[in-house]
Amino acid sequence: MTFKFQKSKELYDRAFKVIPGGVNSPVRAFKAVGGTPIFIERGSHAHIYDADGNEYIDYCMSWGPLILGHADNEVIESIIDTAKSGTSFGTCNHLEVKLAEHIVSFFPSVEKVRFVNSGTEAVMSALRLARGYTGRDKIIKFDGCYHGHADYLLVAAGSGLATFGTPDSDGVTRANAKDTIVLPFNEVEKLEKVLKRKSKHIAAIIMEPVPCNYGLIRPLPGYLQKVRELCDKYEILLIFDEVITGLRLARGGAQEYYGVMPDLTTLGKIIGGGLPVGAYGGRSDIMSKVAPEGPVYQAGTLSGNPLAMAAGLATLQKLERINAWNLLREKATRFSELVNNAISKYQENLLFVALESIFSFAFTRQKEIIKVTDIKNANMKLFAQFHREMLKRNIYLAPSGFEVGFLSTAHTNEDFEKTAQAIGESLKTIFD
Ligand code: KE4
Repeated sequence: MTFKFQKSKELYDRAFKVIPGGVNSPVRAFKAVGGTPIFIERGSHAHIYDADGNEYIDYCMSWGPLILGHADNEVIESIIDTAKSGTSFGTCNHLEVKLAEHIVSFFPSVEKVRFVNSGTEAVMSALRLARGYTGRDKIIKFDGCYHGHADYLLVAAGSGLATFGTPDSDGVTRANAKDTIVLPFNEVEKLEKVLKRKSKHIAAIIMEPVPCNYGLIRPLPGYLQKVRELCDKYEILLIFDEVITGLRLARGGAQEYYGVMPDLTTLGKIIGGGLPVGAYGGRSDIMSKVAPEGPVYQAGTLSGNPLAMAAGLATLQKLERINAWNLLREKATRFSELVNNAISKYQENLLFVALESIFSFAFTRQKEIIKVTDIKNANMKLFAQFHREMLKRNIYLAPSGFEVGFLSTAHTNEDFEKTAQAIGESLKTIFD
């Protein structure tokens, strides 16, 4: 089976001359899996088509936003119709009000919401708000959780518990990292130990309620509730970064799914229907501190952009109309059955982790992934080989073993059967 990447290769060579690393986001460069990054020119339902005309079943789904699949006709129609009236006014617009009302109705903990243009911007703004509201400087994040590329979040765990974070990227100053404490996820005792000593300096705990940027790590039973209780006890704000889980795990995200309410929530991806959007929201008494109502400044030229609002609105309205979460659960059950059957012979060396429509593959002898260290020991060379074998068989997985995969309402049983077949053949090539 010959595979053409000629046009992708030519485009990548051109890109490399004018864009750092030839990409506009590092993971797209295929550094973790090898080979030429593919240039996708078209998407339809759960399929994507590259510059050489190769077709793939897509499980990256633009990193999560496309829960209805590529080029959903209602979303596209809404963007086209809105664009006919103009693209941006830099003023208030009825679409931002409608989308805000939808988000407030979907998320019980969100009484007010502010739109921005990315998940990173949503998290940056939520943390500035938390610091402004509490008057405290320090924040706690968890190892393995990714919250976008704001300087003080590109921070690795300090040498010991509760020590200052250390920069995890060039260009991030020690001054910017020093107020970030990085702790292990799923280890409530270590969190409690730090809070006992430092709570008076801590503005907020920010977490992915289900970490999806270091493989898929499910919270231990009761863990999220315990973090909530500690935040109440020590009067610290709890921020759920639901950029991935929001609108995906349930209509009201992980907070509805697990029944744990944060004080602030950050959103992105799905709420923009594939266009650039982020949002942060939460309790009115906190959100009222945001300018111009309050003293915490945050702004944006294209925040609440009509096209992005229209795409998000069409997405949320359709998700609710088709009860997408039940549909996704049925699809996820079928997908997991087929995948677990396909990998059954290789389960000594391969773990398939799934939670609703989110999944990940870990080439490890671990029987479950509870801590970040569990995935840190996974064999990423084997994942790279698996990624390449699957690509040859027209299946596109996210090009990194640290990323997760996503199902959409557009994936069909035929897609799943073809994927399971490709998994079996790929693993046979790797292990037999
Ligand atoms: P953006 O700034 O990329 O819109 O969102 C940042 C972000 C915030 N919070 C969570 C939980 C996230 O997963 C992300 C971004 N996700 C990655 C993929 N895991 C984006 C892909 C990329 O960086 O190219």
